[in-house]
Amino acid sequence: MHRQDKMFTFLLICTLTSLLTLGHASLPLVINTWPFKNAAAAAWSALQSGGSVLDAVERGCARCEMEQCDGSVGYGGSPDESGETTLDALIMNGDTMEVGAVADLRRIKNAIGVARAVMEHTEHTLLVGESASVFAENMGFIAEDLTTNKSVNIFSEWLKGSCQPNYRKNVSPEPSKSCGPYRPKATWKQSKRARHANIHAHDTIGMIALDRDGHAAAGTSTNGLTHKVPGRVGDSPIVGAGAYVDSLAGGAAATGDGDVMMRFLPSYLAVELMRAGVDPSAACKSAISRIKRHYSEFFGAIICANTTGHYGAACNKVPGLDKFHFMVANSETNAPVLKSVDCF
Ligand code: SD4
Repeated sequence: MHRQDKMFTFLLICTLTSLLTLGHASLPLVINTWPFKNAAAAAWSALQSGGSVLDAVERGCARCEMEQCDGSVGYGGSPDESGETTLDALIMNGDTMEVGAVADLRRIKNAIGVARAVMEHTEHTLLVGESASVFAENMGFIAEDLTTNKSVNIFSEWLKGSCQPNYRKNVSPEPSKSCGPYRPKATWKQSKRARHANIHAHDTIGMIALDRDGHAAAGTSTNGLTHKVPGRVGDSPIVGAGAYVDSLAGGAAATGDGDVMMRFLPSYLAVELMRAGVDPSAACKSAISRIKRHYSEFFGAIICANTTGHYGAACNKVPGLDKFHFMVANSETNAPVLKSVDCF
């Protein structure tokens, strides 16, 4: 084969490969983590009825909060060590780079709504804990108990089982056998406790929305991790970790073991790679690879979309996570479609 023919064949293969691995580019676009179809539908219909990308992200995530998607979004899921459900959420405007977020929010169901209120009615970025709840009440959100029969049952079973699993280490009494109160161990050696990834308790909604006019937004909502230490905040409300978006580059949103993932700002990394011209699938993969280098066993996935409407996803292959499912709606599908990617 002539050199030119070889080059042509090579470029053809590259293009075909990227067509196969990338989603078809089409705007507007809504993409979200996990098979949360109703959330994607709510976001898509917000866009179709003239809503902004922020409206789409807010309505999509709020739908999951109402439906308690997989028990890991909204009220009544992931009771902490004291049995309480607390919520983390974030929303980001990719045009202005404004962010609103809440963490460890108590007694308010609509965490993404409160996050948007932080963005639109304060100069701040992140409000936490009791004070975030007071802010929410002042902004007209209803305070109610987030406990359900299900969360009470999860909590009482956990107590019955000597508080196993839990997230303590280097404390006494021995955390793998007993409940607290815990004190630091006088002498401790670096112990690596296996992280008890319950894949069914790890399903945060992360969403990106882009419209035809170049506006982009992203958001997240979750109730975090079951049996977390009270006060624990995950990656979801942390900008650059749980989600990041810039209308000039693209957006990304992550899901999984937030304690580990937030150390690498994977959403920020993926967006910066897309800004440099890397395609969304490869950007997502790089963000996962960066974490893998240090935590080969971490549980997590990320979705990415660039400004042209190309999208991709990547996940770390661990027992229980071979494939990662996510939802896509764009002008080609005109409805939410379930997609998946093989983990690596
Ligand atoms: C967290 N990343 O709080 C969240 C939990 C989650 O799917 O599942 N994400 O760590």
